[in-house]
Amino acid sequence: MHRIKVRVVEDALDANNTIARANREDFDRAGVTVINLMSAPGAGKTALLERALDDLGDVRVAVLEGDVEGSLDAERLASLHVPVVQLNTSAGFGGECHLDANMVRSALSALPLADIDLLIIENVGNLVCPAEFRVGEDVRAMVCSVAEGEDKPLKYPLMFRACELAVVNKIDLIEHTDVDLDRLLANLQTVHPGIEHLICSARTGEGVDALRDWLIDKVAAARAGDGTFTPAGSAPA
Ligand SMILES: Nc1nc2c(ncn2[C@@H]2O[C@H](COP(=O)(O)OP(=O)(O)O)[C@@H](O)[C@H]2O)c(=O)[nH]1
Ligand SMILES: [Mg+2]
Repeated sequence: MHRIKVRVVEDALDANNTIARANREDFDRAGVTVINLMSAPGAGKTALLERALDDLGDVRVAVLEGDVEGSLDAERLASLHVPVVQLNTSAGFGGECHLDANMVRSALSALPLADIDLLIIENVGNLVCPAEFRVGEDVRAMVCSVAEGEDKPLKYPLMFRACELAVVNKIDLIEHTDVDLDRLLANLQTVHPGIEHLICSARTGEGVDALRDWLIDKVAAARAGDGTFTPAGSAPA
């Protein structure tokens, strides 16, 4: 029984990876770099995007907003005058707690892929499931706010291992918490040695320039043929 269950999960992830590869091919054909941005609900993904996407130089960006319901985040980003497409998992996808490759594929025709260089996919807020599903992205990044506590990398290691970048957000609030930033960063390195991190505040703007530079660098690296997509499995090599 146990073996059958494992097999079903593997098959589901294989099917997802096949569609993720098809998405990847479409992104490659259009020359679009794709970032899968994940976090627990409320860590500050949208707030950071509101700050960081206002000036990406000559990088043309669009956002795919993943939410269970509603279009509140898409409405927040609309003032940036970048194309934003809302994808609700409650609309035909069973209200899933993550985006998968098939859901992203369903949104491709609504995205102006030919006219952009960078697509940011804001995943559904969840510190577990989104990390298990590749969607055809080049890079995965996550936001972890100091308000969540310093132990989260240890308790939800897959998410932290799956990402190339951890943005430690809400640094403006740290004095109101009992979080020790050094311990949080040490926990991050324990579960994912060598992971890059940025310290940010979407409230004050601290670290947002570095985040912007990171995004621009990823587009430059993809243009130079330095893609990092690994289609197999749920965690990077
Ligand atoms: N103090 C503070 N609040 C923040 C920061 N980033 C986001 N917030 C607030 O946290 C809440 C959730 O942010 P949001 O961007 O919607 O998180 P998301 O669910 O990850 O997209 C909102 O009320 C934001 O204004 C930050 O750096 N500092
Ligand atoms: Mg959001």
